Amino acid sequence: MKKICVITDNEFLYGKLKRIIEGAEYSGYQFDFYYSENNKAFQNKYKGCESFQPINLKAMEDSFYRQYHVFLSLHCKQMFPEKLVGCYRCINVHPGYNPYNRGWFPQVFSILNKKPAGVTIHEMDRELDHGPVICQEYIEIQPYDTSWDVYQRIQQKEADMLEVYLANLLEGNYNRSAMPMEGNVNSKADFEKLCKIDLGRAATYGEVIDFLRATTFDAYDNAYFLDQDGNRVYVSISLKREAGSGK
Ligand code: 0FX
Repeated sequence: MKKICVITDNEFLYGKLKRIIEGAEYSGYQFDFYYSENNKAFQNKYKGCESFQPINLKAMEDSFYRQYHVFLSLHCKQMFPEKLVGCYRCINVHPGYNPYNRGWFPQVFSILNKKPAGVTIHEMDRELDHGPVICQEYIEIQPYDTSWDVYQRIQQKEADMLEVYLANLLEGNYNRSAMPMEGNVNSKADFEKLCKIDLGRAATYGEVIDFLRATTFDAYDNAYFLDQDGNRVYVSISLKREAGSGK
């Protein structure tokens, strides 16, 4: 029985992977599921759950790593330590089109800087969302898409790709291509900085609409300005394309 270590902080992909591995072709594998130790939402939801446990990858001994055939990161919110990525095969499913907008919330930055969005499955090295690409798919961003809209399509694409590629990913049956260039990386701090609106800044309507759709995501309050009392006033946008127009 080959053991697979899955680390995920994403509910949708966790559920999806569990359904995929019910298939007969995965009967020869044992999947161990972990989430990041500092993931508060998962801690509350999965406390005491034996089949889904918290983990701090950095704190694990080599004897833990050694038991696994491959490591799979499905939006794992901790960096894989060098002692892990340097010695064992680790695969990342990333919600962006590497090497563009690696790091935090790729589609937010793709709406702004017009670099490609999509999904990349790659072998991991010691840098963030970096390493030889196994497969990737592009997602088109329409002028009426918000971050939420694009993210829904990205997640669905990730699920579809897992379904198609999982068996080959586990066995290493794939070609890898080096990233054509280093691309760019965005951090959580970049996103937080982006969200604060400078009311005095001049911009075109196009830039303002792009900014608002990049920061509009149904479940979150993102872009804001400060009122006279220093309270945040959150701003989002609603876009509606006329019905029956073209494609
Ligand atoms: O799991 P994930 O979709 O992905 C993030 C990074 O973007 C990704 O590059 C990294 N590999 C992974 C480990 O972590 O993140 P999330 O579930 O926190 O957020 C999903 C989307 O929700 C995000 O793309 C934009 C939106 N969002 C999220 C937060 C927390 C917001 O618009 N505002 C927020 O404050």
